[in-house]
Amino acid sequence: MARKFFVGGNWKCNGTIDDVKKLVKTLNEVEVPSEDVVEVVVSPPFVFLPLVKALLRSDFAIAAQNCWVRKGGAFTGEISAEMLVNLGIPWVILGHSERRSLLGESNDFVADKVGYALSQGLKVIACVGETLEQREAGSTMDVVAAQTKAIAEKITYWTNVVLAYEPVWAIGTGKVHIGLRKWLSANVNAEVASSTRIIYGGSVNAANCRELAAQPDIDGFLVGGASLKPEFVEIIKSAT
Ligand code: G2H
Repeated sequence: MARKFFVGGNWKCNGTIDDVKKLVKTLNEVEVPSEDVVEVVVSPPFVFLPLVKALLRSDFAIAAQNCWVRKGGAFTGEISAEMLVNLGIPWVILGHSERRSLLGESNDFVADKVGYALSQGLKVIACVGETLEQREAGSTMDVVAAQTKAIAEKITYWTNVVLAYEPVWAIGTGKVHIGLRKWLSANVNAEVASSTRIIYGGSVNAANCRELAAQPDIDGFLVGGASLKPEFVEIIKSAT
């Protein structure tokens, strides 16, 4: 099954109102390949979501960078999936490596978030990836498979899921993407393996995006730093 190229811009914890307005203006003015060829999703910090929603062109979509693991309530500082739906935000990034490593989010916690977000109608960019130590110990595929297994157990329909593999030191290999697709085929089913987009994240920029996009099992990107710069447009164009 053909998988539409996906380019996500993860703005992380960056920017001011002015920065956001400038960035959206740039995005609104660029000519990009048609919606049939590439799906573009930008992910501003929570506080800028309404602003970006109000200003961003309608052929680009918006993702939150996180959401709470269950229904909202007495969870100070959290943002619920219901709130994102209420705001008209279609996507959420979950399990980003920074949240796993800096905030201690476990495989099970991330998986529960994925399950809950999907149950509320959000589409999910589910991130997996190993630490440098794990990679050096040769356990990349075991770690990534364990993360994917936890997530897969919470997913009934994969249509609304994009898997993002994000290790900064593995740029250009594409090997883990093939491994992940094989894992999906063996552990979920062949249809999900062939239709689910597995994207790549980790220092993607204008200089390396085309080589990466040429890998048959890389179906797009989750871009951090470069999504805040004009070169993000070049990355979107690498879909063609
Ligand atoms: C990995 C990636 C996007 P960057 O964290 O989530 O960021 O492109 O800055 O490496």
